[in-house]
Amino acid sequence: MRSRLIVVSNRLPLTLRKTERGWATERSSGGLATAMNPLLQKNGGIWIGWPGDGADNDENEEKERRSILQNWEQTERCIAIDLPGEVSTRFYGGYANQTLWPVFHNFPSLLKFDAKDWDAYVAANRIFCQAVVERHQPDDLVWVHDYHLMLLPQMLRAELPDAAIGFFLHIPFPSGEIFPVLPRREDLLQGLLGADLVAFQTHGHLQQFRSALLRVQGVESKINEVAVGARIVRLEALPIGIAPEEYTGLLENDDATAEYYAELAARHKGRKVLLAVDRLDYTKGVPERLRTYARLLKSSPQLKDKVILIQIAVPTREGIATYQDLRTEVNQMVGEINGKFGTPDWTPVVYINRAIERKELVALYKLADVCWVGPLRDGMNLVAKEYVACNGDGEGVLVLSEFAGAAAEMGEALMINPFDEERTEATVERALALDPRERRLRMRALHSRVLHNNVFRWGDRFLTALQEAVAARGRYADTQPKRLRSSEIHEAYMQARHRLLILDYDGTLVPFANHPEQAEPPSVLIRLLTALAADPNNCVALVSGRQAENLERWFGSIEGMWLVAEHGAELKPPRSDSWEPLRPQVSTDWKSTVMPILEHYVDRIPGSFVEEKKYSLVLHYRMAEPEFSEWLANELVSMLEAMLAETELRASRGAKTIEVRPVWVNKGETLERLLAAQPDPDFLFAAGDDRTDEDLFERVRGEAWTVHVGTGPTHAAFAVPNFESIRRLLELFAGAIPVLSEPNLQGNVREN
Ligand code: ADQ
Repeated sequence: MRSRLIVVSNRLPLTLRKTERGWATERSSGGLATAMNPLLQKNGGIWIGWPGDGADNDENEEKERRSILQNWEQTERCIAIDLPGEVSTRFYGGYANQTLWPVFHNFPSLLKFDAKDWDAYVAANRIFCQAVVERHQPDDLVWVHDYHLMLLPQMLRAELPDAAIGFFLHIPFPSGEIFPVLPRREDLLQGLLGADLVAFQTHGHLQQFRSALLRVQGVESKINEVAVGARIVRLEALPIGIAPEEYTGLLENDDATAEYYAELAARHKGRKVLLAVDRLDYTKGVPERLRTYARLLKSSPQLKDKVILIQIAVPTREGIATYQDLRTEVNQMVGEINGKFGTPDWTPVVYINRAIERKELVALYKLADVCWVGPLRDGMNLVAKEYVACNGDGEGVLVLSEFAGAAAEMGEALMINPFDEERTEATVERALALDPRERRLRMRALHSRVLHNNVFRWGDRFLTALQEAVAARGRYADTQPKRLRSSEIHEAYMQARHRLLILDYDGTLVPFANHPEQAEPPSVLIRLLTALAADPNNCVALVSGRQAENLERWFGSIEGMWLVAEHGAELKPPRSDSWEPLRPQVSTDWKSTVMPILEHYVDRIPGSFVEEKKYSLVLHYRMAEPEFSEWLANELVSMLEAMLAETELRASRGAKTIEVRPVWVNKGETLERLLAAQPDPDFLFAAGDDRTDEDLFERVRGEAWTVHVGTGPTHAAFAVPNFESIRRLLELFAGAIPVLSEPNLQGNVREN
C-alpha cells in the first residue's frame, strides 16, 4: 500500500477570492495545480498551502472565511496556511519572485534584493514547516514543491529527522555562473540538501545544481547523489507531464467544448491560426513573439487576412513593477500591430488578457494550426504538451523554444531560439506551410510521447525514487565506518599467513607539511616499515601520490617493499631496480594546456604553487589563506571539470591540493598488480586519508580491513582519528608494542 502523501506548495489548488458578493472559491490555474490534483486523488493525503485573500479585520467576514477553509479541509483535503500580511507580501512578492525567479530564469539584471524580504522568506518557510510537523505521521511521504520553499526540506529534517522528504523544482536551475549572484545562496543549497530526494525537470538543470554545489559549497557530488555527512541525498531529473485525459476527454465527450470549437472554426475559417498561451511573465517571451510576428506580416504580404495570432496572456504577479511594465509594453505592441497591419475585416492579433476556461482552451488547441511556445527560459512548459495532447489526429505543428525544459523531450517540434527573431520568423513561416505528411509524422511521435510520459508516471517515478532513497538510508548507515578495535585486528593479523598491507603516505603515516619536500619520514617509521616488509608472510606496499624519485630517495633502502608512485602510475616491485609504468607510452602533451590555467590560479592565491609530476600537475595551497583559497579552488575545480569532461583527464581534490591526471591513474587500479604478487590474501589492510584512497577502499570493500584516517564520508570500513593511530597499529603488527587489553589507537607516537 502507498504511504500517505503530504504535498506542500506555496499555493493550494484552490484560491479564495474576496468579491463584492462575498467569498469565492476558484480553482487555481498554473502548471503545478494542473499537475498535482489528479495525483493526490489517486494516492490520498493532504495538500498544505496558502489559500489566497485574507479578511480585513472584519469579524463576520473572517468567520465566513474560516468556515470555507474548514470545508476545504474536510471535502478537498486542502489545509490552508495563513501568513501574516507583511510576511506574505515580502516572501512571495519579494524574495521568491523578485530575487529567486529572475535569477533562476537567467535574468540576473532583474534581481532585486532586500534583507527584510529574505527574513520573510525564512519566516514563511518556518510557518510551512510548523504546519507539516503538526500533521506529519510516521511513514508519510512529504513532497515539497518549488522555489518558494527551498529552505523547508532542511527545516523539516531538523524537526523530523526520519521523515521521508522529497523536493521538486518546477523552474530551471541556473548555471554555475549565474547562481552565485544570488544573495543567501548558501542557505538555499543547504535548505535543499535536507531532502532525501531533490528532483529537477531536466538533466541540464540537475547538472547546473551540481555545479552550484561545487562552486558555492565546495561539495562534490555524483551524477545521481550527494553525501551530506552520513546522509545521502538522491538527485533525479524527472520531467513533469500532463494528465492527457483532462484535455482529450473534453474533446471527445463535452458538448460545450464542441460548441466552442465549432464557433471558433467558423469565425476563423479560411485563416491559419497561430496560438500562444502564457502567463504574462517576462520569461515567456511575449514581446519577442509579437515583434517576430510583426516582422512576418511585414515580410510576407501574402499572409494578409490569411493568418491570425491568438495570444492568451493570463495576468500574474501584478503587484510587481516589472510585470506592470510588461503588461503596458504588450498592450502597446498589440495595438501597434493591429493598427499597422489590420483591416476592417481582419485583426492580426487577438489578444486575450485573462484566464480562460479549460473548455475554451482545449477548443483553441484543437483549432490552432501552429502552437507557438517561445519562452526565453522555462522549467518545462505544459502548454506545449497540452497542445500536443489535443492533436492526436496528427494535425497541428508545435514551434518550441529550445530554452523550455520541454525541448529536451520534444525533439520533433520545430525548434526556435526566440532571441533570434529573424530565424524564428522563418521557422514560423515554415510551420504554417509544413507538408502535411511531415506534419503528421512529427505530431504523432510527439503525441504518443506526451500520452506516455504523463503526470501519473512522473508522480509515480518521483514517489518511487523518494521511497528508494529512504529505503537506501539503512544500507548506507551500515556502511558508516566503525571504530577500529585493535585487539580484533591484531588477532586477525596474527592468524593470517598471506597478508597484503597497502599504505598511503602523506596524512596517513606522517602529518602534512607545508611543502611536499618537508614531509621526510622519521627514522622510526623507516624502521617500522622495514620490520613489516621483512616478515615473509607480508606483502607491504607504499602507495603514494608522490613521484618515483621521491619515494626512491626516502624508501628505496627498504628491501621487500612495493613502492607505488603518482597514485599508481608507476610501480617498483620489491628487490627490483627499476620502476615500471602502469601503462606504456603515455602522452603528457596536455600539461602545456593545463599548466597556464593552474599558474593563473597560483597568481591569484598567495602561498600556492604548482608541482609538476611525471603524470600529473598538482596545485598546492596549504599555506594560503583558507577561506579565499577554498573559494578559488571550488571555482578552479568546476571550471576544470567542464573543460576536461570530454578528455581522459580528471581534476580531483586532495588535502589542500587539486590534481589533474589521467582518469586511469588511480589507486584502485594498482590493486590488481599487488594481488598478482600476493594472491588471495587472508589479511588485506589498506589505510589512507584522502579521496584518492577511496578508489581503493571501494574496490576491496567487504573483504578487507580498510581504514580511513580522519573524519568525513568514506567507503572504508573503519575510521581512526589521525596518522598517529595508524603508526600505533603498525607498531602493534610489528610487535614493537605489546597488545594491552584495548590499546589506545589515539596514543601519541614518539618522533625520533
Ligand atoms: P508555469 O510558469 O505556470 O508553471 P506552464 O508550464 O506553461 O507554466 O503552465 C501553465 C498552465 O496554465 C498550463 O496548464 C496552461 O494550460 C494554464 N494556462 C495558461 N494560460 C491560461 C489561460 N489564459 N487560461 C487558463 N489556463 C491557462 C511552472 C513552471 C513551468 C512548468 C510548470 C509545471 O514555470 O516551467 O512547466 O510549473 O512544472
